[in-house]
Amino acid sequence: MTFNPADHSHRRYNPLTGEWVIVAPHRTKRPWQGQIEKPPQDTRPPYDPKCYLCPGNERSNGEHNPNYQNTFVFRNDFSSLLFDTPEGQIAPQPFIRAESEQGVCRVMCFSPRHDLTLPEMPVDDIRQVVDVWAEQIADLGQTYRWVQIFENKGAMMGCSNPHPHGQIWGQQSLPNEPKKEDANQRAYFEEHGRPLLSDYVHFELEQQERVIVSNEHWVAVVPYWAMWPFETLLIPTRHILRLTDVTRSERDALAAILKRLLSKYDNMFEVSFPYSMGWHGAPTDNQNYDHWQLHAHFYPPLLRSATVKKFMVGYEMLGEPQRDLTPEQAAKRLQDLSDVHYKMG
Ligand code: H2U
Ligand code: ZN
Repeated sequence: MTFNPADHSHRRYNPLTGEWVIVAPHRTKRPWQGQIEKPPQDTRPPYDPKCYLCPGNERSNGEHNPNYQNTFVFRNDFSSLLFDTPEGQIAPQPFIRAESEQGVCRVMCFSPRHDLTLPEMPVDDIRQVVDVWAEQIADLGQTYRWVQIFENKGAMMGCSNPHPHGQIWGQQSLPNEPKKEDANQRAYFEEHGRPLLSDYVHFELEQQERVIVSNEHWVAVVPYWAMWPFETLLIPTRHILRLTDVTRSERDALAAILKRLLSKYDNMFEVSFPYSMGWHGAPTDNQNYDHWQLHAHFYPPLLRSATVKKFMVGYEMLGEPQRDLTPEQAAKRLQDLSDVHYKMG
């Protein structure tokens, strides 16, 4: 017998992190049963007087939100990182090593509407979210080496409030994930003279097998090395270092593709699809980052239904991630779904 990755267990290499993931395709030979029962629909009001993110409402520190019309960014009242933390480090012996960290944590409301999520918002409003993301990179990037824009969506991902919002953290150090990506993109660039993800996005566009949605400027794929069942990677077709370098027409196209991709996610189980997503662009210190390519990761935990999630436990914690559903099978499922949100249908 010769090795056939469509049937035989194998490990796939993640060139961004340098890590491996086990794929066990023979375990999903049983047919897909789909979702049996529909989950209860959430019925949220457009305005919730008890929500700390709704316009005009009081937050836990006593401050009142303005009557914002589009987006609203404020400093997290429970920030993990603070700008005025004193600098210093300790390493009295090998087991005790620490460095102080300076930073800032902000919360960003995507919409004044308590009952919407990104894919339910009009494209023009998603477009404003894109602008604010870029503004935040520009602003915090002046002070901090790394600016992490992210969204935790859904209670399953630890999101504390259904009001559509994300977070922005700026910090002095390069965190673990971007640090791995920086090293691997740099090594690829040194060897090939082109950015890793620029080459990858064009490879996937030729193959088409794992492409979920694409438009003139952006491509969303289930990466070959995906570890979450329906993980996707969103990459611009042009070589772009950071969100601040995305042109107006690219921002329009980004808003449009976000709506389509996230609508597909919601259509999978006709539920607001939980995930953690975030942007990775080049670090914002003034070094040369030509090897970087801007991208966003979407990590949704759901596997078989609106309630059955994949657990990254046991073997994943102690060995390495493993999956049964192949990235190609996941891509096919996402491709077959409508890109029009089920609530709009
Ligand atoms: P989640 O996206 O994980 O739900 O986080 C929301 C953030 O909102 C959380 O970090 C902050 C919490 O600290 N928050 C405020 O800044 N003010 C409040 O009044 C409540 C929550
Ligand atoms: Zn609200």
